[in-house]
Amino acid sequence: MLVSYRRVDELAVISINNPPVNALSHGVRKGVLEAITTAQTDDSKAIVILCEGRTFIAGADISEFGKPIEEPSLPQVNAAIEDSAKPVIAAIHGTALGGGFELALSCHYRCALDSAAVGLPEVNLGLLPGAGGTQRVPRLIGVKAALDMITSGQKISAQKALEQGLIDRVFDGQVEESALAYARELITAGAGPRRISEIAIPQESFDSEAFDAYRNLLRKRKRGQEAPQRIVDCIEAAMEKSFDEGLVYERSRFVECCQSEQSAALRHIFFAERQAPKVPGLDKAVAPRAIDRVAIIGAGTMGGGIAMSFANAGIPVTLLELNQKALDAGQALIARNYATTVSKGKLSQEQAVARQGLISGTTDYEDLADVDLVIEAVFESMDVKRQVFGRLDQVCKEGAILASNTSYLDVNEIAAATSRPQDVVGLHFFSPANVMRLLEVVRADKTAEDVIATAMALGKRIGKVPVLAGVCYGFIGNRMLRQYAREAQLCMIEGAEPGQIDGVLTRFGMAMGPLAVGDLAGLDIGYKARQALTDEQKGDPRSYCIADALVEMGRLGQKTGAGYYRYDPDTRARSADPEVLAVIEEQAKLQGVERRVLSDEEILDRHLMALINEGFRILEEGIAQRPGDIDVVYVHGYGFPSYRGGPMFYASQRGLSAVYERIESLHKSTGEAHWAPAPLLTELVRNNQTLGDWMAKKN
Ligand code: T1G
Repeated sequence: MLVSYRRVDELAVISINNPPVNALSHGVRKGVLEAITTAQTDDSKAIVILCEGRTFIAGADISEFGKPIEEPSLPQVNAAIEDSAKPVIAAIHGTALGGGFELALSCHYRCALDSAAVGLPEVNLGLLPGAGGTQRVPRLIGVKAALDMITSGQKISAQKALEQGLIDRVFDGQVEESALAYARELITAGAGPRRISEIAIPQESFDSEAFDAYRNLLRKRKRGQEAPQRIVDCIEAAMEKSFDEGLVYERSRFVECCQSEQSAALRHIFFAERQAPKVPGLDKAVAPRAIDRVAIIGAGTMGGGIAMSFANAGIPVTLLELNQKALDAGQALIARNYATTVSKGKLSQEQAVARQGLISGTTDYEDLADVDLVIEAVFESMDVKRQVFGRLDQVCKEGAILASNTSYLDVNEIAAATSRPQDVVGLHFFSPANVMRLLEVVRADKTAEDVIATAMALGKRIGKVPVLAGVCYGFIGNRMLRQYAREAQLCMIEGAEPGQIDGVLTRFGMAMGPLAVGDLAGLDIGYKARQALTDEQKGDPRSYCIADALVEMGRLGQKTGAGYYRYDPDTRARSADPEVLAVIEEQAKLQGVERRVLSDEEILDRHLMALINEGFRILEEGIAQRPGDIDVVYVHGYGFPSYRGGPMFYASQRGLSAVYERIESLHKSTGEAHWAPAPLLTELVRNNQTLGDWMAKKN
């Protein structure tokens, strides 16, 4: 039963039971309304609303979005609760989020377990609180605090919420027992209904200028996103209008958000992140292996970041380096990273010390004899990796998982260096590994099922979004990046300058443009990798001649103060450099390229179509399990704007036939083989099918 009603002495208890997170489905809304109505007519003296299972209501049922809203709507339920003639008490445990917290705010009192948290995270779905949150919160905690809470979407601990006045009582122990005791206390004290809607918003100097200043702040912090701006509008309306008028205004803006492409994209990512760790065909009976102790080989930037990811999740780590000097340097880097996090107030000193205490160092492989998982993060050389895996094969216990953090090498070849290929897997982290949430789990030919199950579970345990990838050059993300990066180089030599290319893509929503990314990573990385390749393997010289010329001039990027851009030594602010334009023009001449003006639209299309076309190839080859996995990779690993849903979602929104036409036109105009439309894309367009149709047929 979704909602039950029972009496406990003088109390009415409404209990919601809609696993997994008590989302406010239509059935729940209907049940709560019926229960509140019942309670008005019996001789109960107060009403307690609580939830079964792991959490109080975690919000509206996101899976219902995009469908017609069935009455009663949440605002109707909340109005009935707030209008109740008897005091209504919300008993919160777990996370009361979104519509769940809005329902709690329409109650007259709120109590919570000290382990609970509350929040209005709608902004992360391209939405805004559509059931009174933008009107009630400022009446409780003031305008500025409301703006911060709702535009950030962050959870607030029960203790902090108590201090702010969002909830009235915090207790530990059993939530129902404590809540009923609190309700009886209120009855004894003669406390009646207390309606937030009747509170006048504290008059404070938050005038229209302050609101506009806040909007400008959000234009930077939430660049390109519509919902944060609408939230400001709603909170400004709360100050200017009556409560009822404010509710009407909020609802109208909420409906706009629900219908927006940005919200559809963000809801797609929400579910895609949760779908990605699931591996169809992996027998549910396959239990992950226990991972209690981990070792990392290599204490460089990647190794140190990976070690922090595990320590942050409370898992002890042994960091191995070739010699004490390198080990000390690695541990010093980790210490600096933690110190930075503490200085930003994101971690207490005690927490930093505790986490660092979980990371021990060694230069002796014998110390790895009893670890459950080893992750190799050494230099991207197959020879070096095969040596390391040969050594691990000698020292590690039976059943230990041996993983490589390689970003594009063949994991099958690495596995072949051991006597236990079934225990070898790729775990590709993204730099900085302690921050970036993406984890590509690379399944080699012989990787055992329980190793994959372990990798997926472990990825979630350390707060990553694990995505399964097959073995190919660059797996999912880096394979698509090569096509994208090629277009940046070709657009540059054909006529665009770095600033135009990066400007187009950052205005689209990319976190950084491709050339600025090159300068950040260092142009010498690609240069060195190319030195090991034949001319044929290097591909079209037009796609690297400028980068090579810059490296040979000593322009390696940010680390030398100059690359595609010049960098201010103090602020690291980048600026266009006429010297680079001279290099570009010289290389164009050497390559026989007649430079021309490229439109912003052409530049954007070429970059996006390059990603999408390769994405279709990755799907048809089975390197990725589903389109949403590719979207999760590109949003969480490469700065693709989440409010556009990722490359494959963007392609679906634009329409596959339009995408096909655009790619085919590039194919015709360039004659380049890489612009041949991917067979899967061609087939879907020919059969007038969507990627959803393809997935439905596949499953
Ligand atoms: N609706 C539907 N399904 C949901 C859901 C929701 N709100 N939240 C979670 N799930 C599913 C999820 O897909 C997964 O399913 C399972 O529950 C466990 O989730 C009117 C309009 C609550 C902190 O944004 O933040 O209210 O994969 O893996 O890591 O103003 O889920 O098992 O099949 O994430 O322990 C606002 C979203 C909605 C909260 C738990 N609320 N959820 O985290 O488990 S909009 C939110 C979360 C709204 C009102 C507006 C987290 C969690 P499956 P999980 P978790």
